[in-house]
Amino acid sequence: MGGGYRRYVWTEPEAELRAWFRAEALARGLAYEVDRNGNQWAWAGDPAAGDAVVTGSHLDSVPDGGAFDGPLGVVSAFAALDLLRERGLPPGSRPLGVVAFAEEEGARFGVACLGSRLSSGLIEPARAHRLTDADGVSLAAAMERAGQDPGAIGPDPERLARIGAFVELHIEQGRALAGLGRAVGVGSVIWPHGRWRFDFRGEANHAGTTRVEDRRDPMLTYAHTVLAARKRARLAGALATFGKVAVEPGAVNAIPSLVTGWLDSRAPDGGTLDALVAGIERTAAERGGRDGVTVAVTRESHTAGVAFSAELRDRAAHRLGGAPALPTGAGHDAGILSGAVPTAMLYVRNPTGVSHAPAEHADEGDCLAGVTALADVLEGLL
Ligand code: HGY
Ligand code: MN
Ligand code: MN
Repeated sequence: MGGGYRRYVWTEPEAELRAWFRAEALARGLAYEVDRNGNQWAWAGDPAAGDAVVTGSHLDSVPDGGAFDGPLGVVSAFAALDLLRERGLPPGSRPLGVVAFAEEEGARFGVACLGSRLSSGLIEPARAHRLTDADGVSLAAAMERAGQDPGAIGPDPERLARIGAFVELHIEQGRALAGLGRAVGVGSVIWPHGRWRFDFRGEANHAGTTRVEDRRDPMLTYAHTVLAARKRARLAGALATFGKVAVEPGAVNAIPSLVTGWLDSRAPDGGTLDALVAGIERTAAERGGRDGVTVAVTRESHTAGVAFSAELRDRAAHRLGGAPALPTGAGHDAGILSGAVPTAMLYVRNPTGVSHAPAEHADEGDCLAGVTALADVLEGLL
């Protein structure tokens, strides 16, 4: 393929990363555990004492994803812990945890931030059990094969109640910091966003004998919808992307029976997002009516807008000498947790802004600045 990584949850590549996380934890004498939803935790101090300070991110990736989205936050968490230990953790410090959340990208089972969403009670375990990957393997079967009990998945309020603050460091997925000449920024908000599956159903037929006027071709309706989505998003000052499509039967010489397209849409506020998606749905239905194609839309994942803890945000920005506060359209586990736990995010400069692609990159100096910034922010919380 075009390079990049395929670190999908409950697969061999991810198992290697899980083993790496466990080894890093044990090498530091941290208490290691995997929770009921497959999220990995490493503790300095006893989390049962409560009011813990936790940092971390995720290790999974999108298909052909970059090296930094997720792993930078987990590696920086361990490195920041090391730095704090070198400085001398203040006696009586709050428990300090490092976490790697499972299936943040939703690349295998289609729901973003599945591990943190399950722990936060934001998705029904029964629905999660039924999620399947492109090969029809269910989440439950994948977990069982990886030695994780799927019967245990579900809300984890006791664990979340022990967390007093969560700080996630992440490569910036944009280039605002590059424009500001800053290595590190803090998160202000995450745009509301979601994923919708569009099923365009037509009539399979022969590509070489079916007159155009006799066709009910779902590919036509799909193509029109993609173009309309782009135009509507531009006019709304929002984002709409059809990045994944599946065609049945997928024969070069057959008119498809079914085209399934997945829409990712994001907007500065919930009203704009709702109106944008509703408009795209209307366009699809209208065009489908002309093409003799039915259109069914299913919302598969949705995250309401997030405003990070203003107190944490300002403390972090101040601690970092006035780091800029940045909005983002990218979802994160910190966004999911923000409903239950005070959360903050730190971003590390991404010179090109490219992410979810092999070319994603952050300079070593900026990554090290990120570790120092994370240690400084955590130290101020301990
Ligand atoms: O899709 C996102 O916004 C995130 O990278 N999971
Ligand atoms: Mn991502
Ligand atoms: Mn990420």
